[in-house]
Amino acid sequence: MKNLATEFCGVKFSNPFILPSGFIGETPENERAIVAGVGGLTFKSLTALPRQGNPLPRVWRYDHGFLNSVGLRNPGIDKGLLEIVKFRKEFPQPPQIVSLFATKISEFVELVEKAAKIKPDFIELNLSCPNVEDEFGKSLGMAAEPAFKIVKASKKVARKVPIICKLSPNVIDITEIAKACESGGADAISAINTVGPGMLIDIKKRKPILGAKKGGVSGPGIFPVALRCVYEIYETVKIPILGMGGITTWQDCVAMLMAGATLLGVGTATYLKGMGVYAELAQGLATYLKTEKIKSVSDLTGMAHS
Ligand code: RRO
Repeated sequence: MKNLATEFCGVKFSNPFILPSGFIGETPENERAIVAGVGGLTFKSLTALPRQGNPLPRVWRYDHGFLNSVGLRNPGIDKGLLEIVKFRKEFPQPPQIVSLFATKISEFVELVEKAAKIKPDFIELNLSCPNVEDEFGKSLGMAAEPAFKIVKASKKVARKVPIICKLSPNVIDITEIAKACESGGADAISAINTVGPGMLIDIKKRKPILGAKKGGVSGPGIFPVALRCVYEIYETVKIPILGMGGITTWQDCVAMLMAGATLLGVGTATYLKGMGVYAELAQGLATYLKTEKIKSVSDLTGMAHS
């Protein structure tokens, strides 16, 4: 499917589908995504120190998607990067994104410095985890000024590794944050992280279902929010967008590209439909391009803007 090949920040992808930094994100899942033909993948966000994550249950499926409060469960940057180096030796392709999360600007810089040394294809600054609060009660990158400072400082130590900023929809104006990231030197934006946080209550037990009570919402129900965010970001910045949030069908893919995305994050749909979803979406998208006589998937980017 030659018409699905694309480029993002100068890196070549055989198709636009990316496994986002998910709510499980363990190695077997990454391997299965590669075998299923994913175009690129993101490792689970790493923090300076290991984190056990939030109390169980951390993930809950409901009628319209999932609720998660994983709480950044990860082995910490040092062990995490060793695991990624090992993984990349076995699977040098497709392109891979190392995701990082911190609650202080100086900590972000330390993480980026370490991650850049292993030369991943991209570094993602997770400016938007809904399940870990900083001293102000929200993710550090959910305001324009700290987002600008994080990116500016990170770019100084990122060597040549392109920086992607992952944004939250749970802000008053996502374009302000996107603009701040671009001004700070970001190479790309990924949007959106999960919506909310939300809550579900077990009416028999008479208490919230998730161990942490609330968590980020993902899945088909958030797709219109993701589409609107990507549409607005595309009108605001010049850097490319990795669009995600509830993409489940090939029609969603076409719409997300038309809104302004160049790459497409598909995560929750792999839990709903299995890893075969990548082949299903690729087939649907390739057939659509052929039927519509559109040469390449990249020609769809931004088509919905007049
Ligand atoms: O680990 C999580 O709880 C988590 C993260 Br880091 C994130 O970025 N988004 C999300 O929904 N969950």
